[in-house]
Amino acid sequence: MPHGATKLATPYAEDRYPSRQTSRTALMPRLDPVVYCDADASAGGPLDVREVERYERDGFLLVDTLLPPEQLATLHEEVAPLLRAPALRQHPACKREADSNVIRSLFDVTGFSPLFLAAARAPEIIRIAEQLLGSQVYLYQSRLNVKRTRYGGAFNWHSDFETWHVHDGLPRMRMLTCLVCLTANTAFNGPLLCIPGSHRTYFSLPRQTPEFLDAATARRLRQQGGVTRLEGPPGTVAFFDCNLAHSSESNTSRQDRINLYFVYNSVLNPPEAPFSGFQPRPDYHCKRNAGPILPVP
Ligand SMILES: O=C(O)CCC(=O)C(=O)O
Repeated sequence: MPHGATKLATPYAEDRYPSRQTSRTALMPRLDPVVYCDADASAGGPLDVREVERYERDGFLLVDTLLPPEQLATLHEEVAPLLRAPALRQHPACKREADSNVIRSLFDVTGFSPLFLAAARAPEIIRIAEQLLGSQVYLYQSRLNVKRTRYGGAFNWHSDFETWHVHDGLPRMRMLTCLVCLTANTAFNGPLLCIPGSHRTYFSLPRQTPEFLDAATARRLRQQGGVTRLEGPPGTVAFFDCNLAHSSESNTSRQDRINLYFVYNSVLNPPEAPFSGFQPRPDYHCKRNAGPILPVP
């Protein structure tokens, strides 16, 4: 969502990924690595060489369930009471469907519930994030996206990094998202769609932008890379690069679709002042002073 455009007094540091500065969308090559570990040795992490190579090539990787079924069930059961809590419903971290009060996203879900924080600290997840980013990581953002049966709306094509760069001052592409499906994600309930290989191009957006890719650019990218649906049973996990173009369609099925997103940033990539003169966003969008996240023992 567009955020307040108040100018900061401080000039911004070197901007490797300029955006919101002209009247047109421009495609530029990515200037940062995708994978920061030594791909040959996989740096001793949980992913093997082929998985690391696939992530580097496609910009995402589907992996088997990483959380035990009991933990997944507890997280799923926590969603409804959490979203009903009166204090939370008034909180600006809740985003609603375009035409109603129904909550579609809860940012900082790990701040509202210790159960979700424990999931974000699962060693099985953190070790993969650390392996791909080649350093300790911290939790930069978390969110819960709920698409109600026959109601939950679509998300347009976008790259998260562009938003995080201009609004939050994240200087380099050394971040990733871990998606944990709390319900099945099927062809009909609006699973995440992504364009393999799109993470290698930076999408510099026009000054006046709704923060997603225009239809012609999205079509061209789809023609080049095709579209992969991140489908799977409850517990399916995917890691995806911060600059991967992704979207999702509305939920036309009889099943809710509930997804968790944990965004990890390398501790070597701390946020600076936002890059296009925006005000820093609230803490529930971007943790600015977090230390390395420690796996639950
Ligand atoms: O949950 C979805 O369907 C889309 C998620 C997404 O792209 C986002 O939250 O930025």
